[in-house]
Order: sequence, then C-alpha cells, then structure tokens
Amino acid sequence: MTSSPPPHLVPTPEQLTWQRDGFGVFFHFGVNTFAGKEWSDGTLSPQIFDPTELDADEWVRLARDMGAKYVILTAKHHDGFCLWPTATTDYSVASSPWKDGEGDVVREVADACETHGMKLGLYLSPWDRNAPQYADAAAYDEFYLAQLRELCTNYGPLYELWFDGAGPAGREYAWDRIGALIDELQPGAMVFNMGPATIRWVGNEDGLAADPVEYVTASADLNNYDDDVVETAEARYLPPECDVSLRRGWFWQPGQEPKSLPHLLAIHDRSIGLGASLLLNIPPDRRGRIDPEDKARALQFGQALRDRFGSPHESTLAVIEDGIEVDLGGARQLDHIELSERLEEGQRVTSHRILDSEGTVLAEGRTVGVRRIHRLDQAITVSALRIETVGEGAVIERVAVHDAVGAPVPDLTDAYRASTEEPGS
Ligand code: FUL
Repeated sequence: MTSSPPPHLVPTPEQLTWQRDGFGVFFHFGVNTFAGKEWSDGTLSPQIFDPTELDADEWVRLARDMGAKYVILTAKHHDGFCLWPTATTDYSVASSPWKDGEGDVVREVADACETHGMKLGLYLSPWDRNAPQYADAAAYDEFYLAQLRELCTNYGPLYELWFDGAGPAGREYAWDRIGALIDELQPGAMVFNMGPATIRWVGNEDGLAADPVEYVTASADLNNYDDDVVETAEARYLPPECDVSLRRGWFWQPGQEPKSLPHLLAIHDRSIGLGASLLLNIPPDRRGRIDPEDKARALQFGQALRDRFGSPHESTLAVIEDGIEVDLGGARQLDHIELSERLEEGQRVTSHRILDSEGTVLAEGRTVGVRRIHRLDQAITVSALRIETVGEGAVIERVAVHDAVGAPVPDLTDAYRASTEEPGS
C-alpha cells in the first residue's frame, strides 16, 4: 500500500497578511526599566515606575518611520507588573506615581497606533512572579484569563498576542480557554508560539532564520533558556517571527549600545530576506522616550532599507517548464533579486536557482516563501533572468530587482549574540 503525501497546509488570510507585513517593533518597558534589570521577581516596588516624559507617540512614529507595520508592547512581563490599570491586581501603573496612578501605557500606545496607522500587538507573560495565585494553577488560570479579557476588550483590534515561553519548565496554562477567548474577542489576532499558535518563534534571540524557512512544522522551540519544545501530533502552518533587540538587553539599561548598521542589515537579510518576519526591540528609556542613540540608529536602518529596496523594478514573468522567464524590459543594473512565491495553496518551492541568459547561476537557495532576497556580490547588467524552481505546484508570482549601489553592506558580527543564560532577578 502506498501512502499519499501529506496535503499542503495553507495559510489563513490573516496569516498571509501578517507574513506580507513582515516587520514589527517590540517595546520592552516596565519596572525593570527603572531597576536596570532584564528579569525581576515581582518584588520591585511600583513606586519606581515613574517615566518623566513618556511619549508613546514617539515610539510608534519611529516604528512607522522605519517601515514597520506593527508594534508589540510588553503589557506584562514575567515580574507581573501591568502597564494598564487592571482590575486583577494592584501590581500595576495604578499603584505608581506616574500620572498619580491615573495613567495607562497600553492605552497610550493603542492611541498612537491608531493615529499613525500601525497595528497593535500585546505581550502578556504567562509566567507571573508577582501573582500570589501563580502556584495554584486553577486560580491563576482565572486570573490570567481575566487579564487577557481586559486587554482583548479595551484596546481595539489586536494584531498579535505574544505568549512568551519562558518560565517554569513543563508548566501548562489553560490554552483551550485562552484560545476560546481569543476566538471570541480577537479572532483576527496572530498567536505567538504557544497554545493555539498561528506563528512560531524562530528559535533564537539573534533575529536569525536559516534556509530553508519552512512554514509547515510539527514543533516549535519554546524559549531561549532550556530545551522545552512544543510538539504537535499534526503539522501546522506556523510561519516564524525572528525577535531580536537593538541593544544587548530587552529592557533599556544604561551603558548599552545599539547594534551597528551593518549588523542590523544582516539581521534583515537573515529574517525578512529569507521569508520570515522580523520583530526588532527598541526599548524606551527611563524618561519613557527613545534613547537618542537608539533612535538615530533605527532611523539610519530605515533609511538604509529604503536605499536598498525603496525603488524596486518590477518585471514581467512568463511560465516555462520548471520555472519562469523574467523580462526586465531592457538592460538594467541590479545587485539584489527579490522573489515571492504564491502561498495561497501553501508553501511549494523547496529549492530554486536564478540564472542569466547565458545560463550562469547568479544565486540559489532552498525555500522562497513570502519573500526571498538574494544579494549579489557585485552589480550586473542584464535584461532577462531565468528562475528554476523545484517543488510540486510551485509558482513564483513576483520578481523585483534592486540597484543598491552605494548602500551600506550587511555584515553579521558575532559580537552581540544573545545570551542563553537566564538573566538574574
Ligand atoms: C524571553 C524573555 O525571557 C525575555 O525577557 C524577553 O521578553 C524575550 C523577548 O523573551 O523569553
């Protein structure tokens, strides 16, 4: 008896939109910001939370100006401190001196997103080191669902819910009820990595995917600090998100620096350029503003992306056996070639090659997905290309070329690899 190959799993329209958006900005902000910590254990006083010039509009504007389409705010990190005035606990902005306890950071970010046409995502850590009921799973599940309900009800449409896998290994949360609540209140939201996930973590905090980037998988790594992996009986369509911080840490701390521009460009090429999404963390400082050095580097990054990819030259495609002929409409100088495959029927390309009309291979790789960007070692001038693909039913639906002469060159340095040691509290 021959077994038939597994069916191609297809993305939902929401997943496809999320994949096409491709670029988000993370904001880690909370009591840790004021204590110079990456993790804290839930005992820091809310009194230390006192940003003097909080300007969420600046944060979101910066994300927009860099070309990002969405932002994710740490509404609650592992310490349990809530950036909105929740009814579930006193450990929140309502107990802080900021705006005399009348402030709501989630609201300010949501309003800024609305003003600037950006999509809003929220991070709500399942691990909570302040909640007294955490040790009692049933009581904590109610508490956590109540928090999620507040966030899913009061801040408009949510684009992504970020469920961080860090915390006690093996701890299970009420994923079925969490999933039902999201289906009821925010059915369009992407769900990061846990429970009813629709997207997955790439598996490191360096922002780096690797070829092949496969959208269909039966397993996802859970966190950076141990070997916990989520295994599902059935494979799922779960495109990866590559999270990385502009600085060494996730929270702003004095004395850290933003990554170099070549490093950020290399991260771009190894995430967005391989068909994954990029979530770049830019942590607000103790004023509640973006550190001027971070802001300058982020804007430089956005400008460098525009210099490289801001004026794509589209081409005309003709289907041939095992691939396509690409007509550039006349001789063009180019040094980047960007491909997209049709994903409505699932990810199909398993390998591909790009050739010039003499048959010289210019670039090759495995998956293509939502976008695949090849950077050539040097610029060439051609009027046609041929793309050969392997993969049943594979269709390349877009080929754009770019001429980035003079733009900064990406360079992947090992200097800032994220630590896999648990941060001290
Ligand atoms: C990790 C957390 O432990 C870090 O503090 C940070 O939030 C990162 C994005 O995810 O699992």
